[in-house]
Amino acid sequence: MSDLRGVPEAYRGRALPMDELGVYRLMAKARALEERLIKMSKSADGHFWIGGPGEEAFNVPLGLLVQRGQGPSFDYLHLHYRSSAIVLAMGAEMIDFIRQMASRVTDPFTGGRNFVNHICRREWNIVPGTSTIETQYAVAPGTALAQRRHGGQGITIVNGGDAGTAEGDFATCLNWSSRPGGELPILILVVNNKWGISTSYDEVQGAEHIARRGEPFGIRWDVIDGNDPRTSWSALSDVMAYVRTERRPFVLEVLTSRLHGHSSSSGAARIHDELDCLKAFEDQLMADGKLTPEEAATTHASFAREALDARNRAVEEPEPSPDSIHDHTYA
Ligand SMILES: Cc1ncc(C[n+]2csc(CCOP(=O)(O)OP(=O)(O)O)c2C)c(N)n1
Repeated sequence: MSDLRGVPEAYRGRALPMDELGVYRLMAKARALEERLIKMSKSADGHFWIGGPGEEAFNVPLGLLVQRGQGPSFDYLHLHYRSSAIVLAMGAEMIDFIRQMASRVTDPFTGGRNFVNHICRREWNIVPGTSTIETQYAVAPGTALAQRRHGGQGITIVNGGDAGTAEGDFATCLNWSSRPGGELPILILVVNNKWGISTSYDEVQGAEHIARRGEPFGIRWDVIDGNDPRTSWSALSDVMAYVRTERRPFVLEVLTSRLHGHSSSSGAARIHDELDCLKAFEDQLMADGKLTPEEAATTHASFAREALDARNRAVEEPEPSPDSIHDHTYA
């Protein structure tokens, strides 16, 4: 294909060894969390669910590779609503998400005032997520511009879905990230699960690869199998080394499954004819002799228990008081 596809040779093979069992456990933890959140949305425990089952094999490696901290020396994240595994891998607790699901004042992201998986954490540079899709692509160049001026190794990471790239914000991102002489240290991620609520990718996008839209802007790009954590780890290691060092943008399209219906509004039913990245990785680890069926069963049971315990604790906590409704609305 084009000579802009992939990172330059000098940045290939940068990956440190991946802690495979550590990644597996975080994937299983993220899945158990999302399954509990879905249950909560179907009971009186919560009002609405949207989340990330099916994206764990990419999101866990990403969260582990983020340089976490506050301010422009560290990475900024502009996330969408399927990012729980990224933030769990960065060190969040299950109960953080469960408190938001239950609209409790103890929700560390929004004090019980926003939908589940609308993540925000100032001390980790996680910029508030919105329900309007793709607006994060127009906002993200702002932190990348601050990082360009500041210098150092910090980069901006923005993610979103395939359908949303049909909106103008994605083009705004490509344009601002690549102005000649003003290139930005930004990793532009598109998680392509082939669906936008109920419209399939093939019905609404003529481009074979969304990431190739970086090419006319002179932006390097690639497409990877995001259902494989080993591929995700090595690709991200190379791409992040490139963006950190060269202070230039990169568009990475990540092919994943969507393992439940879009959100609780469409029922969130489990979809069985798409590849399950957790099950596939588990099978590989067992075939490699690194995991036994008993260890896998214990892992699933202990995370399911942790999620249930967190739910039982969160629902006993207070909701936000009505007089706090306008807090943090205006700065
Ligand atoms: C600006 C805007 N338009 C429409 C919607 C309604 N909406 C919510 S999610 C969604 C589909 C998003 O699909 P995609 O970008 O592929 O992400 P996915 O949910 O598949 O991860 C739409 C159209 C919205 N939230 N915001």
